Order: sequence, then structure tokens, then C-alpha cells
Amino acid sequence: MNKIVVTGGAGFIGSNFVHYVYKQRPDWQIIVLDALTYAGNKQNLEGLDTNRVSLVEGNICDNKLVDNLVSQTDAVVHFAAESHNDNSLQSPWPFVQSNIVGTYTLLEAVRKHNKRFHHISTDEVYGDLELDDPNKFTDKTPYNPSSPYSSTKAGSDLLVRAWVRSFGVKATISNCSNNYGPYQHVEKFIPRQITEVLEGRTPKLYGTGEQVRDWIHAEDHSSGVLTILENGKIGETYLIGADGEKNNKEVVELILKLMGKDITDYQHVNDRPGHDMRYAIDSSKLRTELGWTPKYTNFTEGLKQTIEWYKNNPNWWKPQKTETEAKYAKVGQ
Ligand code: NAD
Ligand code: TDX
Repeated sequence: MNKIVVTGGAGFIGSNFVHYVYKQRPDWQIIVLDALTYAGNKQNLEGLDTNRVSLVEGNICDNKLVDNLVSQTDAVVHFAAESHNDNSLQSPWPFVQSNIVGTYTLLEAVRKHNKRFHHISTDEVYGDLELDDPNKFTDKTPYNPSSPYSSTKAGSDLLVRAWVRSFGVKATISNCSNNYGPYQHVEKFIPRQITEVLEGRTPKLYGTGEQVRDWIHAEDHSSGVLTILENGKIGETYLIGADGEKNNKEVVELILKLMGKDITDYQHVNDRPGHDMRYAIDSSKLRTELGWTPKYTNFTEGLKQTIEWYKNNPNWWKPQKTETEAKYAKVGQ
């Protein structure tokens, strides 16, 4: 395998993956297919040799374009999606279109050209856990998504499984927990709070802030995906997680502390309708069967580096900030 198409490679995790593969596999060619929606940014790929990484601006629902690109490649790694829960509550249609119809379009192309396919998904397909539930999600946990976003991701996972079983498509799936790191859009929890503080305002906690997310650095997600792409068993689902459970209040307090502010200097805002309480990943299958381990086991260190990145890159995030905050203000968040 030395030529891959990365869909959504100009977004947050996709671009982290492109940078990771670029370093780890110097003989690979990477074609990024990205529609450059509000969440995609060409700057995320700056500094990479264009002889090795090319960007095709286009939509994964465009079957002619997809068919042509897939025919020229060895494998497709599929990150492209509408990814933000809050947006899916305001306007679900783009989620159905990109996440379900887009995945269908890619599956038909890899089926036709008999190419390897890796599908990126989320732990949110499993619904949520109680705070005191001793169990974590595994690949055997029944699907029970809550939001328009997570239900379209669940739908796309089921399409992949059906294309493996019915048509013999050579696909694998990974479901990962909440990512943090550089290049994450300021609509998401951690970058929103860091940039609120950088702009002299206070972090915004939905509801009580007791909800738990299982944080993993985007580089560890990338190493997990590359491991599965190269060594995963066709038809299998692997969960990627780094044992990083924290409640939202703790994360906000840590951001404030690391940025030299009073840890009580945040505000509670309207809760997210249908807000999932807790996600937690059991990644032992990936660790024991494929030998993967995360590198960023110290969340405080990873968060410090992420804060530094936002401090050093205001030109990257400032253009998104005003519009994002205006959207939140409309719903009291
Ligand atoms: P993102 O919103 O930052 O990036 C998505 C990228 O996909 C953007 O570059 C966008 O332009 C592109 N895109 C969207 N619709 C497209 C379309 N129809 N055609 C072509 N390109 C399109 O998202 P992210 O946070 O990087 O998430 C990437 C993937 O990882 C998604 O599939 C998401 O469900 C999954 N995931 C994310 C997380 C997380 O914490 N962010 C956790 C687990 C899984
Ligand atoms: O301002 C905020 N205040 C707040 O308290 C925002 C933006 C969020 N939150 C809360 C909601 C969640 O409990 O923080 C938590 C994390 O929120 P998001 O960053 O929106 O992530 P989440 O909804 O958990 O989904 C993320 O992880 C799974 C990604 O956005 C998804 O793409 C991924 O599938």
C-alpha cells in the first residue's frame, strides 16, 4: 500500500492523520478529498510537500469524482463528515447527506474497484453510560445513538458492515472517543474554552458540567487508525481510546489553571438537548490484538501543548471565532 485517499483530510483529525502518515510512511502518496466546508481549512496541510500530498477540493457525494479518485488508489481512509452535535440539532440535513449518502458513495466506489476501506467513526454510536456504570463501550455494545449526528454516524457504520458481508468489501471500522489537539475548530469544547480565555471572556459550561468525555490526543487516534489500516482484520471493528475520562467541569478548571486564571471563573449556559452523560472506551482489543498503545497518557501535558498551539496560531482560529460565538449566542450557549 503506498497511495491512499484521505477524505476529510483538511479537517481536524483528518489533517492530523495526514501529518502523521507523512512522517511515518515517507514513501506514501496521499490524496486528500475534502469539500472545504466551514470545518475544512487548506492551511491545515501547509508545509507538506505537494509532490506527496495533493488536495482535491470536492464532495464525497460526487460519485463521478469519487469513482475516479478511488480507481487510482490502494486504499481509502474515510474521515469526512459533519462532526458537531450542536449543529446537528439546528440543521440535521447536511449530516444525513455527508455522513450517510457520502459513505454510501465511497462504499460503492471501493466495491467497484476492489479497494481497501477504513471507516472512521465515533463512540457516540453506542449512546451514553451512567456516571457509575462499571462497564465501558466495546465493539459488542449495542448501537443506541442519541443525536442526529451520532445516528448518522451509526447509519454509516451499518452501511460499512453490510457492504463487507454482502459484497465482500475489504473494510474495517474504528470508533474513537473525544479528540483534542491542534487544528480543532473553535466550535468544539476544548478550543472554544481556550479561545474564550484568550479573548478575555470566560469558559461556557453546558448545564451542570458533570458530563464525562474520554479524551484522546488526535495523534494517538492517528496511530490507531494507521495500525488498523495496515494490520486490522477485514470486517472487524476496533475501539480507540486512551483511558482519559474527565468531566467537563474538571476540564474547564484545568484549562483555567493552565492559563493562569482563577479556576472558578467560568459560567453555566443552557444545556444541550439530549446531552449524553458519559462516554468510556475499552480499547483492549486494539491493544492486545494489534499491539497499539497511546503516546499521550498525560492529559495535562497534552492540554498544555494544545493551549500553546492556540496561543501561537491566532491567525488560524480568529476568522472562525466571531461567527461561531454568534451561533451559540442565539441558543443561549
Ligand atoms: P471536522 O469537522 O473537523 O472535519 C471534517 C472534514 O470533512 C472537514 O475538512 C470538511 O470540509 C470535510 N467534509 C465534510 N463534509 C464533506 C463532504 N460531503 N465531502 C467532502 N468533505 C467533507 O471533523 P473531525 O472532528 O476532524 O472528525 C473527523 C472524523 O472523525 C468524523 O468522521 C468524525 O465523526 C470522527 N470522530 C471525531 C471525533 C472528535 O472528537 N472530533 C471523535 C471520534 C470520531
Ligand atoms: O461550549 C461548550 N460547553 C460544553 O460544556 C461545548 C462546545 C461543549 N460542551 C460540552 C458538551 C459535551 O459534553 O463538552 C462536551 C464535549 O463537547 P463537544 O466538543 O461538542 O464534543 P461531543 O459532543 O462530545 O462530540 C465529540 O466527540 C465525539 C466530537 O465533536 C464528535 O465528532 C465525536 O464523534
